[in-house]
Amino acid sequence: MQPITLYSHPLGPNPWKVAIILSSLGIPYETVFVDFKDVKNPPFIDLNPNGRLPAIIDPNKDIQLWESGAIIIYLIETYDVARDLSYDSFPERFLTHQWLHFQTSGQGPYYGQLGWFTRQTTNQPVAIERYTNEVRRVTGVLDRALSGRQWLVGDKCTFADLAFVPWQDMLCLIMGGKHDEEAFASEFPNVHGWMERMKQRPEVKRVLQEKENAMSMMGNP
Ligand SMILES: N[C@@H](CCC(=O)N[C@@H](CS)C(=O)NCC(=O)O)C(=O)O
Repeated sequence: MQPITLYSHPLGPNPWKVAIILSSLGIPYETVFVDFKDVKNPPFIDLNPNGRLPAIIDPNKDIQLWESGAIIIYLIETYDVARDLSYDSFPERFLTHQWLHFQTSGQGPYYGQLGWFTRQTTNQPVAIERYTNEVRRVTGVLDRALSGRQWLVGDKCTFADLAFVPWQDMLCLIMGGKHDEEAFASEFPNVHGWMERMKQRPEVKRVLQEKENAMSMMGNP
């Protein structure tokens, strides 16, 4: 199999969701980092007209794709033939899709907005308050869903669980160092335990370490 090319950025969590899925499925891939200043211009917009990361090129199937959720579904449907990270059964198959949609529409954009407003040099208290509340609300939704269970769907870790890792793991940075990890862990113990379980998976560990390394090569965000 030829390696898939993953267009990524050291800081942006969305491409790292795809890296975790690629890595967890044992799919060979190579990463190309694209500077944020180049994503809205050719040649990158010829690959992703929306000018955002991630995007992939899979030479094995002659396809290029963008939008992390669509890429994850493509990888799962094409390469998870053993159903290691997914289900064929009803209703589990649809429930994993439900959680992935919630991740891409409910977690990513809100956490991303909080990160963006936190990094602004002019103080934006209304925006910071709104998105901080959303981060807590989304984490609360996950915490309730995980009550009495290990994984979001069924009895195994799926792509739906793994897709939440990079954004949830970046809360310290997103909140500009104001994130109290211990208080958050005791307020949302189910999410804390779930994140720890996922971060112990060797592939997740390896990808998060790769991200850490790429971020330190890039310097402080
Ligand atoms: N809905 C998109 C969001 C992608 C996205 O916002 N990517 C960020 C990095 S995590 C990005 O490319 N930001 C650069 C920019 O918007 O200029 C997806 O899930 O793929």
